[in-house]
Amino acid sequence: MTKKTAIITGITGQDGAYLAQLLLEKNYTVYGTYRRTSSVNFWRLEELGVQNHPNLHLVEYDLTDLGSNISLVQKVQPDEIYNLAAQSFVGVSFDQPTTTAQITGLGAVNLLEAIRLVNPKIRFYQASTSEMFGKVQAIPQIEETPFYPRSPYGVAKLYAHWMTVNYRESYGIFGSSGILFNHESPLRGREFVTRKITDSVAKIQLGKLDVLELGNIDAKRDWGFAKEYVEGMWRMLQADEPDTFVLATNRTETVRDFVRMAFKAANIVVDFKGSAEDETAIDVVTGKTVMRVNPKFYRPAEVELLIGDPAKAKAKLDWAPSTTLEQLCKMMVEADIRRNTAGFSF
Ligand code: NDP
Ligand code: GDR
Repeated sequence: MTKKTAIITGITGQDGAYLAQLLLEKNYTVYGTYRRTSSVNFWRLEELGVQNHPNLHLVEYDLTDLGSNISLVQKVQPDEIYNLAAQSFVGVSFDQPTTTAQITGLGAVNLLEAIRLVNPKIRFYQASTSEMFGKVQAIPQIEETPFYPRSPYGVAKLYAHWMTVNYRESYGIFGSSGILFNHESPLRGREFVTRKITDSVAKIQLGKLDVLELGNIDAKRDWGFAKEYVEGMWRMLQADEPDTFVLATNRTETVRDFVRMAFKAANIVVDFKGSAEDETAIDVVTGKTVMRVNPKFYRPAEVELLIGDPAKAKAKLDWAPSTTLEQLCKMMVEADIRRNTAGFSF
């Protein structure tokens, strides 16, 4: 088989790092894009030990610049493009709706245009999201569930999703859209709730922090392990036809459940007291408050409940998740205890 070449936009992010590792293991040549910033952000690639891989090329690029997209695609002539770059934090999208639309929405069209103009045979993966279901219209959510996004991020992703479908139908481009539910790992950014929790639990256990503050702990999410989800992305681009697939675990838990699980993984048993804005978690041994709700972390509109059914991905891609939420949570807490003990935590 001839060696394949792939572009990964957003290689400095959680999924970009795992996908790079996977494709390099499969003997791809990988071009990963990063933004010029004042300080480098390659810690995830370093942690996976792939930063200096001879088949990995890091290229400076911005998704919002059409010329940058066209010249990248022209220069690399890839077989596959994985569009993972995005302003991906839902909370920030309320404060920066226009920037989010430009990166997360229009950015995908810049790449689709580059493919259409340079080589329509290039296969394209769009990182769509369960946030498109937002105020959910059915339980569990599947590919046909109507969308109802609840944030500027969700709306921008929905635009990119439909443009991927539109380029598929209009120009015959192999554009697949993965509607991925929340997926986490030790490489997750600390602004997202699971990693914020596991990093804070580690700091509390080590005496470096007193209390973890959170927003809506009643929100329910379907959380899986990121490393397994990037395998699903790759499978989507190896299929015979482009399509849309849900990747999820079909299990949902509250943020509160995840808090309890994370403390348990650090050998701290907690009890919850109060309700809504006054809710706290108490360490049952010391009696100390270790978590409290702070309404400053509430969002203007919330996605209350997500749970996805990945049956189509199982049937057509033979993809299924295997890591349980308990295993994932433990893996994240242990990694954060290790990092915080070493005095290093990104
Ligand atoms: P991250 O936030 O960890 O990574 C996002 C990446 O996008 C970073 O590499 C970031 O670069 C890059 N980026 C941001 N803006 C630009 C830009 N203007 N030009 C080029 N690159 C840019 O996200 P994840 O790895 O968690 O997610 C990957 C993709 O999947 C995202 O599109 C996300 O929206 C989507 N998604 C994620 C899910 C999840 O649960 N993780 C679920 C469903 C969808 P920099 O490092 O410079 O900021
Ligand atoms: P989400 O992930 O918005 O689902 O988007 P996040 O972890 O940010 O929030 C999950 C839920 O937890 C609640 N929450 C808090 N969230 C954060 N970040 N910080 C807090 O202190 C806090 N307290 C409670 C939130 O309100 C929410 O209900 C992620 C991103 O990766 C998206 O890019 C991706 O598309 C979706 O998952 C699927």
